[in-house]
Amino acid sequence: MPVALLREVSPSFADALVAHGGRPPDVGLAIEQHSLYRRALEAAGYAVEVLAGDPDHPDCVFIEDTAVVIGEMAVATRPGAEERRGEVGPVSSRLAASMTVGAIEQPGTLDGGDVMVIDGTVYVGRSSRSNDSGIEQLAAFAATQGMSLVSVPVSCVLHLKSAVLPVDPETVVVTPGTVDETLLEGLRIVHEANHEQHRFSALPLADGSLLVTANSPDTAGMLSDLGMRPVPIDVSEIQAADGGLTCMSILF
Ligand code: CIR
Repeated sequence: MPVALLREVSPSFADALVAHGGRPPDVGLAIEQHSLYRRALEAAGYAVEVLAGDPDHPDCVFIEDTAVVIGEMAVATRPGAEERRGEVGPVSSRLAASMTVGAIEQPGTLDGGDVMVIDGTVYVGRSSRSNDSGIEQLAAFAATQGMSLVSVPVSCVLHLKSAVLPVDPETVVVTPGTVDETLLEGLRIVHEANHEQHRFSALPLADGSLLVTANSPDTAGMLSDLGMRPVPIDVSEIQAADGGLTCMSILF
């Protein structure tokens, strides 16, 4: 049975990092939205495990940023935002019970939101959070798993997966103007609908369904037209803190 590792919304979530001076998220509503997300994963066949939230780490619900699973191993990250580095320990300990866990070391920085694994290739966003040393260290771990790595400079958004979302084993939805699309050669690219830019997020699930953000129906419609099964979910408060659908879980 596939496992989905989640982390509770911190009681201090209203203090989460917000890049563009947006509104703080509503904590009560975020907790409700998080439990709907959890139920969607359970309905898709995942054994969901939820680590306790940490009052000292407002962003801990964004568990994706703390570790990435590549092949048979995990890599504990060193988040680019210094105040988030204390989130890594409990996640790394839990993953170590199931697999080998490597770690990104100083001076490397890496956020899991910058890492996208498709068909044996690891794409990594070179962003304000993930630097060259972190990417080189991840490339060395990927090589031990027989996987190659493509570094993708990212502009205008927080992470690679703020702008490039895998929706099936060969297709990504891209926000125009954020990455050099020639670096995604071989993948089918769908562009996010114009008026929905910076809203769309998606998470492909093991049962073949696809969770999508409820506030991007036109982009979801394009995916339905391609034969996919998008299931909308409202995560407005997660989006208020610059998150999306991939960021709240580690799937293995
Ligand atoms: C941050 O700035 O780090 C958080 N407020 C948002 C992180 C979102 N992470 C993700 O999408 N992987």
